[in-house]
Amino acid sequence: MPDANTEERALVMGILNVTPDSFSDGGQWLEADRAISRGLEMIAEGADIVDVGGESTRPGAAMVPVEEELRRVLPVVEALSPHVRVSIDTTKETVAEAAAVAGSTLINDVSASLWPVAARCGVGWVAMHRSGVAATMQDDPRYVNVVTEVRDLLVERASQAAEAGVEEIWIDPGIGFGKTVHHNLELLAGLDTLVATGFPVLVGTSRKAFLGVLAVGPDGVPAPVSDRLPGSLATATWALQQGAGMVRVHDVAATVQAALLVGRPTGGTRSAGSTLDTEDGS
Ligand code: HH2
Repeated sequence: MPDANTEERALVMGILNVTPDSFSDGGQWLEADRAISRGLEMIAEGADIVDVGGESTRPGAAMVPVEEELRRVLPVVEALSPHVRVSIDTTKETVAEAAAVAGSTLINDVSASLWPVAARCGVGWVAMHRSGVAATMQDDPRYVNVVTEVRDLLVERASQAAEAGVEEIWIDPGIGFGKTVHHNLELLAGLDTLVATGFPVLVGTSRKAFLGVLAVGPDGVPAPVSDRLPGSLATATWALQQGAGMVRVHDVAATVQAALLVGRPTGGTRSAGSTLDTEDGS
């Protein structure tokens, strides 16, 4: 299991949606060539992992047949995996398994149910919390205590995965998956509760709708997807500060900078002559 605390900075997972309908980058990387170029660009920007997905998880998104999902993701996984660690964002066993054969070493599982596949393939596994199914999950989500309920479910699944022999297990609160704006904020405020479980924590807030609602303009209109970088960075920085080991983001270069700031040792521990000692006033 990777120990993010030994890194100079936490890990940054770049999002690569090979879909026509993802909420933020849908249609941008649908052709394999364009997706691969974007993946290589994210590597150059400092992505530690590229997360390839072939089916949108947004509320109301259309179900993608398994053959179509495989057609979208496999060429991209194959092309990128010699250059970077690749995770596969899927809820389908067949896709997770085929992606592992193609070179993916992490299953990013928003259904938190694919640990048997991870165990069988000898790859890592992300257990994300989702309340309900994609079509209806945002209708009327309710919790008595969202932080402890999310933690308890994730720890239960992660423990089952560990018993099954999965060696690398991440837990993720699933921001926006069956959660109101208030629930998302409570989960971010209570991240230390997830960190305290001892499982490394992944957080994905990038460009999500709640950031738009919180950044409502003077005209009362929520900030559109294209204006959510400030909120994405602020929440990623907060998550890393609270001890998250990885953030899942669209804007890799900017987030790597933020992660370096959070992860940089304080107290000027670097040797003389390092860039930390160079003050040019700019
Ligand atoms: N969020 C999305 C998809 N997969 N996986 C994890 N582990 N954590 C998340 O928060 C998460 C996720 C939704 O974002 P995106 O992939 O940009 O959109 P879409 O599902 O519409 O493709």
